[in-house]
Amino acid sequence: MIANKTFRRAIQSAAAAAFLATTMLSGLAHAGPTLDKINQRGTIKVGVGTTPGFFAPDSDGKWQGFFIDFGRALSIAVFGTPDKVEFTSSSPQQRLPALQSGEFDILLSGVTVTTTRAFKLGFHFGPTVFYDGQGILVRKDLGVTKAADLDGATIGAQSGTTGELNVADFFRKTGKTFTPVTIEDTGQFIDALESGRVDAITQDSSDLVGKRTQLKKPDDYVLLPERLSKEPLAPAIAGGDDRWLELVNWTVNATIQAEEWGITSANVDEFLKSEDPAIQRFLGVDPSFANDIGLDPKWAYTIIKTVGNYGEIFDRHLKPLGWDRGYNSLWTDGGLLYSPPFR
Ligand SMILES: N[C@@H](CCC(=O)N[C@@H](CS)C(=O)NCC(=O)O)C(=O)O
Repeated sequence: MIANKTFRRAIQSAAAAAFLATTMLSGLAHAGPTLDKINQRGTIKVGVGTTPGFFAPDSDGKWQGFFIDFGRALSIAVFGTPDKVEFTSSSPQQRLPALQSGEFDILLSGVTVTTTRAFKLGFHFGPTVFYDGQGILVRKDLGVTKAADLDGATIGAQSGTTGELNVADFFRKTGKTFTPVTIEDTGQFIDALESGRVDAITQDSSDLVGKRTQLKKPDDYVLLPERLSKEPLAPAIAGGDDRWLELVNWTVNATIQAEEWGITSANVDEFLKSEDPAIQRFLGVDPSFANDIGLDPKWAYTIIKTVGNYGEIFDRHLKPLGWDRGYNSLWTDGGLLYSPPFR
């Protein structure tokens, strides 16, 4: 009887251990539908915009920019190399449905995190990579110095953007009137300002600063001082693939954490000698940490060595456009960037 009971307990605990091992393994190794597709295809499909500094093809047709570098970092996290990623520009109106239908694996296109996009469209967001706010770009000769001066103006917004909604809120809240002109195509949006079809255009200020450089006479236009909204721009993915979401989360976190530790593309090899156990885990000197989570121990090392830390990415692409770090500084410098611990 006793022997029987012991035997039964042994069987039960063996079964429990096997169950635990399988669920842990599947939690660790099982990719969801997006990651499965990415692995089968051998590339990550990324939807982007067309704003200099953030995403734009260079003279060789190679995509460059702040958001582009996060795409390359993701390619390293998934494939160990920065080039297994395909960037395609898509209008703000088209790209959200395209993400939903699986045409893109991720949007790195200045998508604002909003409640509706989370609940109604079912998107998941990675960490905010750029804290932005909506701006208004006007022709200087209008003599306007603040948004409230635009009472009665004709204002262009891009369809499908938060900007389209926020500008309506702003005028309603301030009791002023305006005539909205909604335009899908980015080229026509810019043309509308240059041709005088609209008095002003409104978009994320990151977009306006970048697009202003493409105007024939940039000095004829001014970005008004107000920010109409909070626009936290984050990687957006479709729901239903937790592992893909975590790869996105921790890839962004890796660039922020590296900056906090002072690890750069130039000095990362010196950090391989660090005695700090957290840095040893992060750089794969202690491979057990990455092995435990099913990642290549060199994933974060390769991201930093190849793409650089967050500050390097920012300085490479956005400093030349005159951007200060502002909110996009590390929390240790009074900004909002804060990576959870790598452990
Ligand atoms: N953040 C806003 C606007 C997104 C957006 O329109 N982003 C800009 C880039 S930051 C863009 O795609 N512009 C059109 C283009 O680049 O072609 C949203 O999520 O609705």
